[in-house]
Amino acid sequence: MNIKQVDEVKITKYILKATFDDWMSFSENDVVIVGAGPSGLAAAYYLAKAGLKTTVFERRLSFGGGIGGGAMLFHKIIIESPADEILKEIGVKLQKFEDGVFAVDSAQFMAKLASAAIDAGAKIIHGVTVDDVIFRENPLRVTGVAVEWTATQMAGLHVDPLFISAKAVIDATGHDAEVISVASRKIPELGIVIPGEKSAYSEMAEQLTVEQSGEVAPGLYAAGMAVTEVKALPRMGPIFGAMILSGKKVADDIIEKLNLKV
Ligand code: 48H
Ligand code: FE2
Repeated sequence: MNIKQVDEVKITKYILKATFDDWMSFSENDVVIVGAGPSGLAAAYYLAKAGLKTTVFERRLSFGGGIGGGAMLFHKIIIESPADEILKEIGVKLQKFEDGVFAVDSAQFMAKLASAAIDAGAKIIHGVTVDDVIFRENPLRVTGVAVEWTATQMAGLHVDPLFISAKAVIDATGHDAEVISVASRKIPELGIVIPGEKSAYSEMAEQLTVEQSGEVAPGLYAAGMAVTEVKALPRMGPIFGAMILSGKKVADDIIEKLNLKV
């Protein structure tokens, strides 16, 4: 077997060229999603499938967010209908317990969901933290995000970020609703108030979280647990149907809005 010989400097140059081709491209997007957890990945899947240029920035070097931890580190998560249809579509195996209630393996769930989003055309960039937004007045609107290396932040270095534009920004950062929080604090004109999530009430939480997913200020959307934080909804524990359906609902809202404007 003759293995193709590639010297070190070529490896460096090809990496830099391929990386910067991508960064030049996704400095401008239709949609930026912050967080590659279940709601962010589901939104990415549907947005990319609809042909929208979609980039996901994820703080960690992995995807799946809270999926990987399963339930108290047990490797199973509960899914209820109609989210089981989506999981079937992307190839996740479901163990049926009763009509409309299933258990799934956390590892397969996060791998298949990420793979579906990537195969549909979404870019997922790891190791990048979003710590601010861009906004414009007249009309008042969120128009993008500020990105910084997670490692730079962990090192406590004073480094200015880069800016990335998007016609829509989705906060899929989970319980802390980090992007909406910073927008609420730094752009009071947006009028965003964050009351915080309530204690567990699963049946109610699943339904309300999906219903109330969507735009929280012009150009800024909430998906997943960010919705419970912003809308004072109860938490639901390790049942993830609403996370997937929330990502889909936000994607559908954005597809409708952006298509109207094109
Ligand atoms: C870049 C960031 C930033 C940032 C965070 O927590 P997640 O899994 O979020 P959801 O909302 O899709 O899913 C929530 C679910 O996991 C959960 O916790 C449930 C259902 N809880 C119920 C209960 O009762 O507790 O994923 C968020 C992702 C993570 O991967 C973070 O690393 C990432 O976002 N992230 N990435 N910039 N500023 N903040
Ligand atoms: Fe949680």
